[in-house]
This record gives sequence, C-alpha cells and structure tokens, in this order.
Amino acid sequence: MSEPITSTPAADGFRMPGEFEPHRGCWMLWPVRSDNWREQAVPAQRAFAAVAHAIARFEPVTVGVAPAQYALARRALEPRVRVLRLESDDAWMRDVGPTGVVDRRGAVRGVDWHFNAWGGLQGGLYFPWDRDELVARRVLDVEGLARYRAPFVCEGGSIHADGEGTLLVTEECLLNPNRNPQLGRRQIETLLRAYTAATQIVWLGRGVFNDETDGHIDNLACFVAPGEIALLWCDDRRDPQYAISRDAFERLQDARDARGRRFKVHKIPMPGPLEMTAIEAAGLVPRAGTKPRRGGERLAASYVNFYLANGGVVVPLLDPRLDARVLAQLQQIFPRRRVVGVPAREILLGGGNIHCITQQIPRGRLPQRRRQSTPK
Ligand code: KQY
Repeated sequence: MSEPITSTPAADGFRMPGEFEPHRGCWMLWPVRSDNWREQAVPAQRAFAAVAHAIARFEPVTVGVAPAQYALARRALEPRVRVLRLESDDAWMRDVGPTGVVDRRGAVRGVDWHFNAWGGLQGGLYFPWDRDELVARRVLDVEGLARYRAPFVCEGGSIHADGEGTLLVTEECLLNPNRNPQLGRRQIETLLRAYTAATQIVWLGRGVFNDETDGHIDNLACFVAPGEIALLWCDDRRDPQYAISRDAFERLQDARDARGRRFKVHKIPMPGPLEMTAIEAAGLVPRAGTKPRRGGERLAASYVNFYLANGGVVVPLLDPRLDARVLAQLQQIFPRRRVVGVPAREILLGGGNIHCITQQIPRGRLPQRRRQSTPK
C-alpha cells in the first residue's frame, strides 16, 4: 500500500469538486452482515445491485466484495460492473471510501479520513471497524491515485462541496464529541479547509430526525449546482423533522457561499414518515457490538440521499404516494440529466441510502490543449 502524502490538498492546489462535476467512476461495497441487513442481506443485495446497474448506465461502477461473497456478487451483478475482492466491515462506501480532490491541471488524488463507525465506543454503530479503516487506501491503490491521510475522524456523508470553495456540514455530526472530542469548531474548520480547500463553511444544525449517523448532511441537504441546494422538507408542524428543516432553511437564507452568493433552496418533500416494521426487525440477527433495531423505530428516510452520476440522478424510491412527484421535481431541477428511481427501502432499513452506499472518483479537468501559435 502506498505511503500517504504528508502535505495537504489545499497546500498542493487540490480542491474537493462538486458531485455534479464529471466522474471517472463510482465505487460501492457489497452488503453482507446479518445484524444490519435482514434475511441474511439477500433483499439488500438485490437493492444494491439495482443501484449499481442504474449508475452503470451513466459511468463505470466497481463493487468491492468480501472474498467469500465474490462468486455470488459476480453472478448478481451485470458484466459491465467491475467486481473486486475487498474486505470491509459493512457497505457504506460514502463514509469509508476516499474523497477525491482535483487540481487545475486535471490531476486527481484522494483523502483518506479516519473512520470510527459513526461514533466509536461512544454511540458508534458497530465494533470493530478496522477493515473499514483500510478501504479508502485500497480504492486509491486500485485507482492508482495518491493519498492524503487526514488526521481526524470525518465521513464522506458528513460533507458536501460546491466545488467552488463552499462546504456544507451539520453541527450535530461534525461537533459531536464522539468524532473528534479534542477539536473545537474552529480547529475542525481549519482541518476541513486544509483537506477540501473550502474557504467558506456553512453550518446547519441537526440532520434528519433519528439519523443514526448523528445527522449526516447528505441525508438533509446537498448542492445541486454552485449556489443551489436541495433540502429535505416537512410541512407537518407536529413532526420532529419540521423544526429541523425550518432551521436549516433559515440558516441557508442567512448564509452566503464562498463567492458571496445567496443560496437558491429547493424544498424536497419528506417521505412517510416511515418506520421499521416488526417483521423487518425480526429478520435481523442481533450481535454484540452492533446497535440493535426494533419494530416501530422511525427511519431517517430522505429523497435528498440521491447520487449524481455523469448525466444522471439515481434517486431512492421510498414512498409510493410521493415518488413520482419527487422524480418530476428532480427532473426539473436537473433538466440536463436523466432522473432514475430505484426502490430503496431495503437500503433505508440498514440506516442510510443511495448516496451513503456510493462514492465517486472525480475525473478532474482534462488538461487544456496548448493553442498552436500561428507562424507569422
Ligand atoms: O448514512 C450513512 N452514510 C451510513 C449509515 C450507516 C448505518 C450503519 N448501520
């Protein structure tokens, strides 16, 4: 495995691009653990395969699979999806994979964050997580990309970039003492600036109600373009999500991005509210060290947890009463991309959604061709 670069992306002229910028491809992992994915993960594997196939219509997809599952995954996935042996503790590539950064010449490198399973021994979701900790460097090795090792805990799902110097985060997650108890807000900002090249960090408050990641931004809000944000919205004053989304909206109205722009905010309706059923919970095999689940638990369902592929938007289908309306709304927001829905309840039951199980590798800008000088 390659040694990390000892400087930082910002110092070397690298920045975190927006997800809407061109990708080289997308990485995912294969779900297996029966304490998080019901019925021995079979329904989740079907859902993950459908996501991989939807994304593969737009860009190359690689799925990392535990060696014992390789043959099964290879059969379940279309031939155009690359399947590689890769050990992990679960299947959340957004959080355990690298965050790609690019420079002006089109070079691409990756940031390998510290990972502690969303809170370590203070409320984390499982123990151990040592195989997850190695996923980012393996991905970068396979991609042939140089690696920065960031000196703090951070997950890909807890940061969104506009590619022009603005970073969107939540206080609930980044300031949670179960991530970096030794660091305060200013120190975290300094590190985020160094590893993403952000110059403006926009702090929202709490993430989606009952989100077990401690409020990842990628379930609540994301950039759809520089200066434009999709925000999960709830109109029911009695629902706990109402105040969370309202507070986020007000903060966004007061904020400016790195270029001094105000944000245009698209309100995306909340599915449900959705809960885990007793039958779904009964399909799990409880295990020591893993957060248990019960029937009746509120699920952190959000349509904002979509993936932007090259020319596409892959959206979780979560609520038959709203799915068609949301797909139409997203098609209006992204007129030049094809919006595709994928049934995603089985992914939601595991604690996240399509954005959480995917991680793009940016393409970087192609080097400008030198203009030929005309002979005089
Ligand atoms: O949403 C994510 N980015 C990860 C969710 C992890 C859930 C683990 N059970």
